[in-house]
Amino acid sequence: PQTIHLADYRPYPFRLDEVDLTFRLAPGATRVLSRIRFVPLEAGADLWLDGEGLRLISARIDGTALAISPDSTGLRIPATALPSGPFLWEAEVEIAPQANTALEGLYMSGGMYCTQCEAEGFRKITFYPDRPDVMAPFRVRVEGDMPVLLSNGNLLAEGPGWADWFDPWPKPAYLFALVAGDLRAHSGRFTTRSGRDVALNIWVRPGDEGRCDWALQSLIRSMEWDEQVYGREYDLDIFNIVAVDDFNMGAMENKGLNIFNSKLVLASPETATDTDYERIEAVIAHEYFHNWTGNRITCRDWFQLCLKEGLTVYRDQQFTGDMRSHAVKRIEDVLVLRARQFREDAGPLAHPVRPESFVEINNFYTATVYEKGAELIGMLRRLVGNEGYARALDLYFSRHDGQACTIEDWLKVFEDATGRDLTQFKRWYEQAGTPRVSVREDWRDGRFTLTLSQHLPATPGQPEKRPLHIPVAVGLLGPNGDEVVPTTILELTEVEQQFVFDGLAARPIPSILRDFSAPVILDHPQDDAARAFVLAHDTDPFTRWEAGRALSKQVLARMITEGTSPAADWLDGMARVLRDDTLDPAFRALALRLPGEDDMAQTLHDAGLVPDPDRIHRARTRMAETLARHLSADLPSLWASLRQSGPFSPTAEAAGARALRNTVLALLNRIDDGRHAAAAWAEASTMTDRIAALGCLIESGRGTAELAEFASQWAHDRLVMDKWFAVQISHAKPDLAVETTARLASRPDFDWKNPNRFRAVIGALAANHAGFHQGDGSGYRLVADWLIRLDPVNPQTAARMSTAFETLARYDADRQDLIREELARLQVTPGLSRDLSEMTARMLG
Ligand code: HT7
Ligand code: ZN
Repeated sequence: PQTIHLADYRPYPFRLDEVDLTFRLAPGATRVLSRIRFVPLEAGADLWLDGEGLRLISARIDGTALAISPDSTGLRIPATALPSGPFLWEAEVEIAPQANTALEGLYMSGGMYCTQCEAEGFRKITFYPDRPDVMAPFRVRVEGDMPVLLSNGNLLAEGPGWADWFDPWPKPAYLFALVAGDLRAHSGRFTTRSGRDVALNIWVRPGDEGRCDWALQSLIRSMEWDEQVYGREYDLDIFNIVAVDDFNMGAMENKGLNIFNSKLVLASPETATDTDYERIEAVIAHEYFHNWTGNRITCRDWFQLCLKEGLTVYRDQQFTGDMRSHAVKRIEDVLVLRARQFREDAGPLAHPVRPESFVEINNFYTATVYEKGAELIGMLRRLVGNEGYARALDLYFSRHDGQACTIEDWLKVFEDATGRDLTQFKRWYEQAGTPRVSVREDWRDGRFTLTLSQHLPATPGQPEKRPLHIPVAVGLLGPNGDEVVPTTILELTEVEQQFVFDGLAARPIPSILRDFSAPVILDHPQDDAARAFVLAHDTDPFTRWEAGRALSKQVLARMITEGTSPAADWLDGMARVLRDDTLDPAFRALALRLPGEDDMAQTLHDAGLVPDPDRIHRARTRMAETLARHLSADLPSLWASLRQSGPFSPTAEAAGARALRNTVLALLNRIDDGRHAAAAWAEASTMTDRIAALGCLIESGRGTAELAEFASQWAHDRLVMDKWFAVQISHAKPDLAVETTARLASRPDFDWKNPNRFRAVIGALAANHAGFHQGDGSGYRLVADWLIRLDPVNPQTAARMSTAFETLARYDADRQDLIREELARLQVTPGLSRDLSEMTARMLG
């Protein structure tokens, strides 16, 4: 397969004035007619159109039929066969949406037609320059025997069996969308601040209309927020969102017609957890925010993906912080960043935020591009300040509206708006890997010196690294807990640098990397007492939580490696958090959460040790049990006091209280043989509480009757049943996880072609650390077997799931051999997709 390089970028030699498409829908044989005016921009250029899996019926240029045969990737018309000036291209192709299981291009899900064109799906619909820098207005006629026929832009006219849509905003083909089906709308309206009246519709299958209001209200809040915070208004008369059951990712920002995985739209207290509610709100916002950061200003090429994704993730994180709690959101985001992006950065799949080459672009929709990409925006903001950031963003929108841009364009607006030189900062986009920042403290003659040094480890293809420009937010606490130096941004640009603080009466305790000001691993040797001090006194909620976290990790690491008991200081610190009802319950829930097993495996590996998954699991279980026993006098009454009465509320406060209550329940469950979990199950009225109780019951070796009750109540509901599958695997004991997965995967309702169900089962096994890493390799084998089965049907989801193996280098030689064997088995599978073969090749090194 061909490797595509950033350095080979060349502009497309034609401009497209308007694209006119007609779809005659039929499941087995849809006809797509295209009429496109091309204007040459360069003399002597051939016309190249991408196209895959299309049956060409006819092609004409300026009315003259062409005899051309496309190859498997598209068609080329030599310059000599083209008119010298503008010309009209007309083509008719046939495609079979019903046979499209890859869920890319035009496909069918539950009897409806829908599309997914990012990144390169439009070429499966018609011949076209399928690249993001080719932008044009689209006029679309949809003809089909379906009550609802949707496409991008504004509705021009419709009648029985047809609808005409026009999107005036020039867009790349990856933002094209079409939906047709028997759908029902949950509708609302929004008036923009300049007075545009916008019709809002959430389209779902009949019967699901009652579960759309949270999504609609989230959309309205997003539209208001983008006007207030970024000054960005919506620009069409209609905004449609459609929920689809079969979907490879979360959602897609097609212009005026967002398409969503139904699990990120449908919510009711009985069917969705608080996590689902928060996620729906965030993803609705994310896709809506793309209207400006992605659609109006798009990417020049796919190497620039972080231009839209990093910025839009940053914007949705800000939005959730504003809607809920900044402190809690920041902690949640850092947990995700470490669990997914640091893990990626530490292994064979590490790549820069802006990669320089790829084989299959779908493999680069990664935590690095998204989450680390968002961190880079946050760092830029810290470096230039809030006002500088606002000026830079205003300039970005005014300078680049309607364009397809690069990271160079993005950084230039910051330079022009603020006068800062970002040459060194740009390395963050170019160099892979998580930097380690080490801290040394020195106190002498009333002078406190912090020596910071940075090290960026080698990553695949990048043996040597240059120092980064790292904003390190620091505050100093006095011995009585007062803040003696407020948050200050130290700019670390050298390999090692000293920062001096004068005029202090006593040696301070530093609080470093406040608000997690840079995506680095902090190496700050602090004793347990200093960490406990920061946990008790810091004014920054992130560093406060982090101090507790570091303490927990230190204690757990000792338990794993030395078999010690949890330290008394740690137990007391946790007790203080549990009892401190001045703290936000959601924060307390996060602070009481023990470090995850995968996180500990990476931590031990980073410390030069070889993690043993069983040992980690046993030590963590022991830690939870000891903590539960230590807190046993408080837990039952706290659990009872957090019981909620009255109607369900999805607010952050109510969800925070439920989170703390279920954290307390999980602790009680360690010592009461499932007694409280049984009571929790009996009284649960929300899915949050029901699934929490079920998980506890399974962990205490019970739950058979409850699982059966759950299944009979929800057998008709795919999304709820996904939870039923996943909970059994996530909470299975390590030696039962593979067997449980195999049993569930043999059920007739394990519809493995549905990505949500596949992730709920096979993904859940991969996420059960000690279960997946069983020493006999059975976890690896089962996952690889399923990847081999899924790959020909849906290569994108198979490739994404193969990242289960990316951590191979952490483990002992036997496990490494077993993983390599499975990767090698995947690699030699006949007909393996480009997606999965790129992933296996990278992981095998
Ligand atoms: N921009 C989208 C990314 C995407 C995608 C979404 C659904 C299915 C396949 C996809 N490939 C790429 C989603 C987003 O980041 O907003
Ligand atoms: Zn996005």
